[in-house]
Amino acid sequence: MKLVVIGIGDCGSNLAAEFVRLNSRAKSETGVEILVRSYAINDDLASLNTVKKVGDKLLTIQLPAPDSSSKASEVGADLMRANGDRIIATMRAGEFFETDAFLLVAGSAGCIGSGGISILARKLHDRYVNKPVYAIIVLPLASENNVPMFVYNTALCLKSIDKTSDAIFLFDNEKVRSEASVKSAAGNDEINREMVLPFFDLCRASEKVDPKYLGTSNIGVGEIVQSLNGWTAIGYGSAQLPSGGFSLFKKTDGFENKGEETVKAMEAMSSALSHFSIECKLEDARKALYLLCVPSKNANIGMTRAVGNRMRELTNNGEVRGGDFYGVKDYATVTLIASRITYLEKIKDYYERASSLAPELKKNETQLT
Ligand SMILES: Nc1nc2c(ncn2[C@@H]2O[C@H](COP(=O)(O)OP(=O)(O)OP(=O)(O)O)[C@@H](O)[C@H]2O)c(=O)[nH]1
Ligand SMILES: [Mg+2]
Repeated sequence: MKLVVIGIGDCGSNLAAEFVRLNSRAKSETGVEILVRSYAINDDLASLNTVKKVGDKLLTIQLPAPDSSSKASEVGADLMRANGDRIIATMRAGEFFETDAFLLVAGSAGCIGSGGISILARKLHDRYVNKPVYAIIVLPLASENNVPMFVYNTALCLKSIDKTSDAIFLFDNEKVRSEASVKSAAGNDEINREMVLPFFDLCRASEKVDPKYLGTSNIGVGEIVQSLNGWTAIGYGSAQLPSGGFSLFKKTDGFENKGEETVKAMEAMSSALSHFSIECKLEDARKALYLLCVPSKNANIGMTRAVGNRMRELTNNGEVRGGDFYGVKDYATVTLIASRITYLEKIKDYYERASSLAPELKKNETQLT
């Protein structure tokens, strides 16, 4: 799957740069590109100059300073309303024919990204009717959750993006940070690396890879698109496979090894389940996708089947798609997507807290679309 990633504001721009690094990795490890182009849009020139260093695959677009000093997301929305058409005109539309989807990225708590993302999503949707428009929304850290403006911006951003994009990947900054910081306090760079990683196997496995990497059931772009709708969580996990060193006493391809490898696939799946980008219950997901990656020498049909069966159980027989891919070494990795999630505690909590903070939220929400 080839993406055009558009990051808005600081958080969005940093993640847009991280997707460029992910693309370089896909290119060097698998010989495919997963990115058509990354754009970073921001009013902050210093921040744009920093992300620019990632290379030519990222283009920067500077916004003028907002009219108001308020940090409410309405200000970011106004700025995008005034500049959105110019921004789209600046983009290299000629490249969009090979684009499978737009992926817009922003932090929900700030002003520029939080307010601008829904406006730009709507504009892209109207202009490119056949291309899905997806969003990544990064929710605030726990320490930011008692700042009224951040809560208000988050609720407004969520209400608006829900109406203007096809699917929204939610990332709980706090959850990802605590998982990234098992050893030491994780900064934004580590968190951002964790956040883009789940897209790695998914995007390259659905590209035109060398046939040696193809598994028994491949997932294509169409299957990914069909699996994505509304509130979405994504998770990624891995487990090291037993080393296949030569031993006189070791069976190399007997049933015992196959059993052991399936156990490793399930271990990678458990890790993916515990690393979902936001706390959710799989039984609340109407759609789901799984992708198992293993080296071809370790592959067996039972592994993929076991992951798929477990996914169907957990989603209570939701609409599950999946497949496998042989583009890894030494590891089993599992990517999971839970989509069309009907209930998320975090979202309910932001809506409730914001409406007690600002009774006019309901009135304002239509303005950001
Ligand atoms: N994961 C991650 N979160 C970030 C990053 N930068 C900022 N954030 C989070 O994003 C939110 C703030 O959004 P920003 O992107 O800084 O705001 P903005 O869109 O630039 O708008 P302004 O408020 O005008 O600066 C907070 O919740 C931060 O914790 C980043 O690089 N990675
Ligand atoms: Mg900023």
